Amino acid sequence: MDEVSAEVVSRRMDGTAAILTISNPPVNALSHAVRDGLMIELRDLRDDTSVDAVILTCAGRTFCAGADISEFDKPTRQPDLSTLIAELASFAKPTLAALHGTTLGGGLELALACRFRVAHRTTRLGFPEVKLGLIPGAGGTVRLPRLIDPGAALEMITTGRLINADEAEFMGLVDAVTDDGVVSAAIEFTHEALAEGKRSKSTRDSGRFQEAGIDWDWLEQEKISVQQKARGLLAPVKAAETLIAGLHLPFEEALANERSTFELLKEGEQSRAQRYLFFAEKEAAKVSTLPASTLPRSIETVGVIGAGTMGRGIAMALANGGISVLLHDADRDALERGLAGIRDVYASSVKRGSLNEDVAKQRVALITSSPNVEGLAQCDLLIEAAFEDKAVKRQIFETLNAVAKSGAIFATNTSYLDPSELGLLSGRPADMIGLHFFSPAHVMKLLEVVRTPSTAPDVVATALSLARTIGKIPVVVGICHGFVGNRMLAARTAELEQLLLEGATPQGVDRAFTEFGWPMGPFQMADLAGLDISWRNRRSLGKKADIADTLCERGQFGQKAGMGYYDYRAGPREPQPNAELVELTARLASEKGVDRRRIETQEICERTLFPMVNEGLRILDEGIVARESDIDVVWANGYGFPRGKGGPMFWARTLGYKKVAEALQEWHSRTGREVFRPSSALSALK
Ligand code: 3H9
Repeated sequence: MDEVSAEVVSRRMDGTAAILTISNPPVNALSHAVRDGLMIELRDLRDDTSVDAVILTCAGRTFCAGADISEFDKPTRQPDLSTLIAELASFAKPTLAALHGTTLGGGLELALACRFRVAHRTTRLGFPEVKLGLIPGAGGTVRLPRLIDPGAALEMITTGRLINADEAEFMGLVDAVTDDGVVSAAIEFTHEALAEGKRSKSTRDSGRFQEAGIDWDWLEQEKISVQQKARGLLAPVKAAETLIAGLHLPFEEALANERSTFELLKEGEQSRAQRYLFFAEKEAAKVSTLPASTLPRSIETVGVIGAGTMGRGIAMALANGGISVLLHDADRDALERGLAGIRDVYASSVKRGSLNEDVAKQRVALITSSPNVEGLAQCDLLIEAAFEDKAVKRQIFETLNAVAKSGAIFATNTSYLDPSELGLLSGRPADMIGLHFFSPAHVMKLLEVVRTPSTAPDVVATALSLARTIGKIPVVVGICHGFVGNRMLAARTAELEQLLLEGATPQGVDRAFTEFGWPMGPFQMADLAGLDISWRNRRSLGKKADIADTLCERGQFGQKAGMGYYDYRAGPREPQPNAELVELTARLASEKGVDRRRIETQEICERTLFPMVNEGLRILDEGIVARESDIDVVWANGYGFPRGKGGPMFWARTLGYKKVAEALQEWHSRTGREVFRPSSALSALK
């Protein structure tokens, strides 16, 4: 027997019911030791006539979080999960899973192999495999649609959405929900079942699975809709195909089909990239320079200064995490508009069905306003989200210094200014930190935590803990213009005007980006964000961009103005080419003597994405981030870099840094443009 297995799986008896407890902290992942330990116990219990029923439970904060993802890069050790599950599913005596915390992936597959499932009311269940570029590989796509409505199963498996215990009970996925101890409830349920001779069918033979009742056309339509939304990601599409195919196939063949698709995806580049990001996101939240004993400060009320787009988004992000917010704006009308805007966002979420009305009400109630700055005196954290202007921010921090309580943390949401300068202006440099949210702040997962040389360790620890509370992914960064994301974005943007001059069109460039897997291209993005913001930024830095500046001088600020790189006069969803832009780029090209030609997708990608990778390596070299993967976390969570490619640095590594360096060198020799000059860090990697 594997030595560890004795510790990770233990058995105790309650009457004639055997209770098997998995204990593999922190999330009871189904590692080899767990599978081995469970297999030994199950084989022992199968023929034990003194045992009438088996209850499966987990110690600690959660039931199983699924397979142990860290084992996926190694050869599978037996017993694999499918073998273990087949053993459990073939038990003649009643088996029951007692669920709490999160029951995910392989953990849910284990539960599905039992005859009964009892869950604590706070349990969340789901198949998040698609987020790792995978599909369930131990029966999930086969058993779930045989137990619950196949359409609901398809939705769960293709989106990775977690459901709560009540929803699971309603769907028929769990048999009972309890507010008390789940193991006691499971024991009671088992004894009742034994007394009443209650025998649930196995999920294999579940009564709900009746071929005649399946709306095959609807399932096929759903599959097409999944394909359309997948943006090049294979896993959701394969999940839909496998689930539907599995409903047509005999049970064992369906399992084998699922398993082989799982194995194919596991070996593929997309899943490798997505698994890498999973661990990179966990790593990013770890700061080795923080003493282990550092305790975060307590945050109960947060003041948000500025009720514009960012301030509103930040207020909602905080309220969504259960934190009380005092929204302040010196302009009372702006404050009223901000609060009304917040109410509108929550109301439309309720209308769309994405938010429960009571929850929306609770969140709205958490955001109150403070027209006077003195009202912010009670706040534990003050986040400035005002206009990007040093004089404006200076005044805000001077005022905050006068009113804020001692120990309050000062944060700025600046995208470009130096938080250490603002820290000095605030008079409390040790309490100062940058919290750079990304728009829309209540949606985007990324939080750049900008640490100044003076920021106190417990202020950094508080920012990390706050990020976790409000469901953000923090990346601690140092100070440079634009920090990590916007600095690399500038490198990506540098060639866009030149591409237009040389004959590319916004449509062509945007298509190259969406084919690469981005949710939208850079010109669509610029039109959505508004061209005036970067215009203002350029002017403050004395920089020029001939095409974008001319559009702005003509008032063509993007979607909100009806014109930008595209013409939106037929409606925001029907962008047409901007005829004036076509004329403008042709004229500028002729004035500058630029030859125009057809530009292929590969060239568009090389000239925009390789400079970004180059800049990323400079950022790493300068110590702005602790690790290369932090850069990927920033780009995957703040800028929509396709997760199936893992982030710019992972993608470049996969291509080979040598290839990137050679291409940049070639472009640099051809054009002399600085943006292509390979950094010393890149050259060193060759
Ligand atoms: C699967 O099941 C495939 C099967 O269908 C078929 C197989 C044949 N494995 O997130 P946290 C680590 S695929 C290994 O901070 P939380 C994590 O890295 C799997 N390690 O906690 C971290 O380590 P560290 C499908 C895992 O409370 C620590 O646990 N399942 C795994 O905020 C704590 O994690 C999933 O995709 C794992 N499965 O959230 C579930 N899970 O401390 C993925 C976590 O060293 N996991 N770790 O940084 C999650 O979604 C969250 O971790 C969970 C807990 C919600 C469970």
